[in-house]
Amino acid sequence: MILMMNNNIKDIRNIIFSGKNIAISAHTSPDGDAIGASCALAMAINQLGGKAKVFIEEYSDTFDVIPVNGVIEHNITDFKPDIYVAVDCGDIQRLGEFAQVYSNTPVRINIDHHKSNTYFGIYNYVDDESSSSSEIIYLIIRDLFGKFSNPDDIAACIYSGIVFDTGGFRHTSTKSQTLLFASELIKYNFNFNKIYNTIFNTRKYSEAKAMGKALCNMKNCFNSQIVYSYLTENEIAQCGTTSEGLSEIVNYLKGISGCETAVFVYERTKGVFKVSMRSDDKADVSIVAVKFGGGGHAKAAGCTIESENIETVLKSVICEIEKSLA
Ligand SMILES: [Mn+2]
Repeated sequence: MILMMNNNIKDIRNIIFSGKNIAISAHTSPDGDAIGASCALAMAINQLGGKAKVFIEEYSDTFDVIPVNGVIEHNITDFKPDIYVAVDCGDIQRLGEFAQVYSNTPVRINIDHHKSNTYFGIYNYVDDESSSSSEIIYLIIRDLFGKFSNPDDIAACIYSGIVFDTGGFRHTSTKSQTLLFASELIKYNFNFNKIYNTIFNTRKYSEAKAMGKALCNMKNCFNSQIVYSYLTENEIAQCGTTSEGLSEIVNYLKGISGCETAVFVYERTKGVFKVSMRSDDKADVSIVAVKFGGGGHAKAAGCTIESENIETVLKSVICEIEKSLA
């Protein structure tokens, strides 16, 4: 039986800092929180005489702004950890290729803030009220900052993770403690302005081109409550971007005032269309997505539809959205 119970945070700290070889991994497709939390912990251990390495997948160059100080490696075959810390992973599968070594390590720790966490470690600390795993890592190493030889990079990593997961302190996960910690962290010497702007205010030229094209194609209907747009395979190729470079378009459409539901459709390959939807409280777009074999959440959902042309796809999706808005 798995006890869904947290260990004492001080006990977890004592175990981690007593290890010889400590491996740290975060979830596959690492994001700002995964990178910041795991690297901050590794640097903290290394600066107090331990030996820690972070094993994570390659990540988007947006996150190169996070000063990870060479603690990251991608291949674990030559490292035999006696302690393995999973960070920001809801379950063991989220460790991807590192799950096997994690399972074979005698002391397994799980630090996370996902509600769905399965308490897969021998020692667990999960707080779904926490803004980020980085905030939890700060809680663990906060008292040690006076002992670090280079606290600036550690502070920068934690700050990056908190900023990323809170959407720049905009999400409701931002608590009083989150801002208190952020205010402590910016006392250290790092460029928090650059971190913020690189993570939230930077895009590739090709992505901006695609956004521009999508805004040219934009239309609204249903008393302006539905805002939609699309890009064909040809248009995407002309902009020189990939599907990842299109991910912000639907959010931008949703931000248009009066928009209840936003839809963005793009042609992945000839006759195959990816539909993304965003909604406020009025329409549950997960219900619409499920009708077309997709899924998601009430406010963010998607599906893939095969069809002759993009007009037919838009027409059938919008028809379903109108039913839920009516
Ligand atoms: Mn996170």
